[in-house]
Amino acid sequence: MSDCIFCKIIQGEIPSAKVYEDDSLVAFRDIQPAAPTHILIVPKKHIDSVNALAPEDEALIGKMFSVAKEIAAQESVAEKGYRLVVNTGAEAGQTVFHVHLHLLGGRDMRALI
Ligand code: DGP
Repeated sequence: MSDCIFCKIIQGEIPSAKVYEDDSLVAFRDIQPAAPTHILIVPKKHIDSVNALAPEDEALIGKMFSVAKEIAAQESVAEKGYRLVVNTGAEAGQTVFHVHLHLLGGRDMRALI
Protein backbone atom coordinates (compact mmCIF):
# COMPACT_ATOMS: atom_id res chain seq x y z
CA MET A 1 0.00 0.00 0.00
CA SER A 2 1.68 3.19 -1.18
CA ASP A 3 0.42 5.41 1.66
CA CYS A 4 1.14 2.95 4.48
CA ILE A 5 3.95 4.07 6.80
CA PHE A 6 4.84 0.50 7.81
CA CYS A 7 5.03 -0.59 4.14
CA LYS A 8 7.46 2.31 3.63
CA ILE A 9 9.56 1.12 6.59
CA ILE A 10 9.52 -2.44 5.20
CA GLN A 11 10.62 -1.14 1.79
CA GLY A 12 13.41 0.93 3.38
CA GLU A 13 11.89 4.26 2.31
CA ILE A 14 11.60 5.37 5.96
CA PRO A 15 14.40 4.53 8.42
CA SER A 16 13.73 2.42 11.50
CA ALA A 17 15.68 0.79 14.31
CA LYS A 18 15.26 -2.83 13.20
CA VAL A 19 15.86 -5.61 15.67
CA TYR A 20 14.71 -8.54 13.48
CA GLU A 21 13.96 -9.33 9.84
CA ASP A 22 13.21 -12.44 7.81
CA ASP A 23 11.33 -13.19 4.59
CA SER A 24 7.88 -12.53 6.06
CA LEU A 25 8.32 -10.32 9.15
CA VAL A 26 10.18 -7.29 10.37
CA ALA A 27 10.50 -5.91 13.92
CA PHE A 28 11.63 -2.42 14.84
CA ARG A 29 11.57 -0.08 17.83
CA ASP A 30 8.45 2.02 18.28
CA ILE A 31 9.11 5.71 17.59
CA GLN A 32 6.95 6.69 20.61
CA PRO A 33 7.95 4.07 23.19
CA ALA A 34 5.42 3.39 25.94
CA ALA A 35 7.90 1.22 27.86
CA PRO A 36 11.72 0.85 28.05
CA THR A 37 11.37 -2.00 25.55
CA HIS A 38 8.74 -1.26 22.91
CA ILE A 39 9.06 -3.18 19.67
CA LEU A 40 6.60 -3.60 16.82
CA ILE A 41 6.45 -6.97 15.05
CA VAL A 42 5.04 -6.41 11.59
CA PRO A 43 4.26 -8.76 8.67
CA LYS A 44 5.73 -7.70 5.33
CA LYS A 45 2.38 -8.49 3.76
CA HIS A 46 0.04 -5.51 4.09
CA ILE A 47 -3.01 -6.48 6.15
CA ASP A 48 -5.07 -3.53 7.46
CA SER A 49 -5.94 -5.01 10.86
CA VAL A 50 -7.04 -8.21 12.60
CA ASN A 51 -10.43 -7.59 11.00
CA ALA A 52 -8.86 -8.16 7.57
CA LEU A 53 -7.12 -11.44 8.41
CA ALA A 54 -7.78 -14.35 6.07
CA PRO A 55 -7.47 -18.08 6.89
CA GLU A 56 -4.18 -18.20 4.93
CA ASP A 57 -2.68 -15.64 7.36
CA GLU A 58 -2.92 -17.99 10.35
CA ALA A 59 0.66 -19.27 10.07
CA LEU A 60 1.96 -15.72 9.65
CA ILE A 61 0.16 -14.54 12.79
CA GLY A 62 1.45 -17.54 14.72
CA LYS A 63 4.96 -16.70 13.58
CA MET A 64 4.57 -13.15 14.92
CA PHE A 65 4.15 -14.63 18.40
CA SER A 66 7.13 -16.99 17.97
CA VAL A 67 9.30 -14.07 16.89
CA ALA A 68 7.98 -11.96 19.79
CA LYS A 69 9.13 -14.71 22.17
CA GLU A 70 12.63 -14.68 20.64
CA ILE A 71 12.87 -10.89 20.75
CA ALA A 72 11.69 -10.81 24.38
CA ALA A 73 14.60 -13.11 25.27
CA GLN A 74 17.01 -11.06 23.15
CA GLU A 75 15.86 -7.86 24.91
CA SER A 76 16.17 -9.53 28.37
CA VAL A 77 12.50 -9.02 29.31
CA ALA A 78 11.36 -12.65 28.99
CA GLU A 79 12.01 -13.55 32.62
CA LYS A 80 10.40 -10.54 34.31
CA GLY A 81 7.50 -10.38 31.88
CA TYR A 82 6.28 -8.50 28.88
CA ARG A 83 3.02 -7.62 27.20
CA LEU A 84 1.90 -8.39 23.64
CA VAL A 85 -0.82 -6.07 22.33
CA VAL A 86 -2.71 -5.81 19.05
CA ASN A 87 -4.90 -2.72 18.78
CA THR A 88 -7.74 -3.30 16.34
CA GLY A 89 -9.74 -0.35 15.07
CA ALA A 90 -9.73 3.34 15.95
CA GLU A 91 -11.57 3.01 19.26
CA ALA A 92 -8.99 0.49 20.45
CA GLY A 93 -6.23 2.97 19.63
CA GLN A 94 -5.05 1.60 16.29
CA THR A 95 -3.37 4.46 14.44
CA VAL A 96 -1.40 2.56 11.79
CA PHE A 97 -3.64 0.36 9.69
CA HIS A 98 -1.06 -2.33 8.93
CA VAL A 99 -1.47 -5.14 11.43
CA HIS A 100 1.28 -5.24 14.09
CA LEU A 101 2.07 -6.75 17.47
CA HIS A 102 3.38 -4.43 20.21
CA LEU A 103 5.98 -6.03 22.50
CA LEU A 104 6.19 -3.97 25.71
CA GLY A 105 8.51 -4.67 28.59
CA GLY A 106 10.96 -3.29 31.10
CA ARG A 107 8.45 -1.70 33.46
CA ASP A 108 5.71 -2.79 35.81
CA MET A 109 2.41 -2.96 33.93
CA ARG A 110 0.33 -4.65 36.62
CA ALA A 111 -1.74 -1.52 37.30
CA LEU A 112 -2.86 -1.54 33.66
CA ILE A 113 -5.40 -3.88 32.09
P1 DGP B 1 -1.13 1.47 17.00
O1 DGP B 1 -1.54 2.67 17.79
O2 DGP B 1 -1.43 0.16 17.67
O3 DGP B 1 -1.61 1.53 15.56
O4 DGP B 1 0.47 1.56 16.97
C1 DGP B 1 1.20 2.25 16.02
C2 DGP B 1 2.55 2.51 16.61
O5 DGP B 1 3.42 2.84 15.54
C3 DGP B 1 2.59 3.69 17.58
O6 DGP B 1 2.96 3.21 18.88
C4 DGP B 1 3.66 4.60 17.03
C5 DGP B 1 4.37 3.76 15.99
N1 DGP B 1 4.82 4.48 14.82
C6 DGP B 1 4.09 5.31 14.04
N2 DGP B 1 4.85 5.80 13.05
C7 DGP B 1 6.08 5.25 13.19
C8 DGP B 1 7.29 5.36 12.46
O7 DGP B 1 7.42 6.06 11.47
N3 DGP B 1 8.35 4.64 12.94
C9 DGP B 1 8.27 3.84 14.04
N4 DGP B 1 9.37 3.19 14.40
N5 DGP B 1 7.14 3.71 14.75
C10 DGP B 1 6.06 4.41 14.32
